[in-house]
Amino acid sequence: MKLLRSVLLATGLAAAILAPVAASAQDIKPRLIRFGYGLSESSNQGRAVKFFVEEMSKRSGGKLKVKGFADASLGSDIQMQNALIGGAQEMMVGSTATLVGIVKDFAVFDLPFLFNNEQEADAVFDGPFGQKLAAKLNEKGLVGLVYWENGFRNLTNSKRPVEKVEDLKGIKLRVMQNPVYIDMFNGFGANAVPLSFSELFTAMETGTVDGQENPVTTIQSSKFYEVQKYLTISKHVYSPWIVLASKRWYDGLSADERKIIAEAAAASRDFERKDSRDASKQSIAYLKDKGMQINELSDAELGRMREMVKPAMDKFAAEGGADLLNELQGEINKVRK
Ligand code: TF8
Repeated sequence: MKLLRSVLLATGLAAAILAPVAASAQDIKPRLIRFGYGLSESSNQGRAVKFFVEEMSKRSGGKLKVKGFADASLGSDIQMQNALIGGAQEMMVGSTATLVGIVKDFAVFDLPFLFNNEQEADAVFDGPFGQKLAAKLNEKGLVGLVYWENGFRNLTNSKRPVEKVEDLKGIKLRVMQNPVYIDMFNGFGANAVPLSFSELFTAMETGTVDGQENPVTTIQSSKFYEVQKYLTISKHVYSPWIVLASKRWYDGLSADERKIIAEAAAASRDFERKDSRDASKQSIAYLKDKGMQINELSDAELGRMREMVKPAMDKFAAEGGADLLNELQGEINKVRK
């Protein structure tokens, strides 16, 4: 008994002494890391930021303090990207679609109907193709750490149910600030209006735009059901988010600090994808309950949409994206087999 007690005491003590020693033997300085994002704290994005904050604290013995800034309070995606490049902000998560002004190649992920499911997307984003694109951010002053899931995008509007493409005619539809999205939705007959996400709710509320497109999780967490009556499940694009760090800031960190960030980011990716997928399963019922009228586009209609976006695809290829698109399709086919 006595022996058992002293063994327990000794192992307990050893653990208590070793834990802080392990953290302090590493080169970690106390730091405050500002992490900005566009959605609300209660969204899938917000929950994953909270997870990342906790992981960073745990892995650094409380030294790397991340503070999350929700609701674009540090700026829109594009403003935050620039703040990271300038070194005025340390980290963010946002859409890859708004990165095209910095690394044009990211536009390849905006092309419609590429991925059939989340598993194909995970393999491509975490594999060599996704990593190659992320690495291109380095020379632009950004570090691309991991991809999170935003999700398959669907249409909402306040005018009428969209059952066929023609129903989009004349609808003022907010899109992300990205040429592929503008071409795609103009091609479907809508009037595409590029706007930052942070301006979107008010734009719908005041009738500046009639509709928008985003994953169901976002339609729920941003309360779009308050200003949008019709939801059309179209899954026209699979949208990733990317967790970014300021390169100027990141280069000043120790190897130990960078390792902690990389590991916490990888853990946050796994958490976020599972959480988003679980949450999206509840969203349709939730949105119906909030009064949205929901329909799914038929396969025949989706087939017609694929035909209609061919000019946008061809334009992307003709403007220097052909090899990149082939490479991406090759990667997707590898997973499909
Ligand atoms: C969009 C995106 C948003 C992101 C987010 C604010 O529609 O889907 O999810 O930009 O980081 O803008």
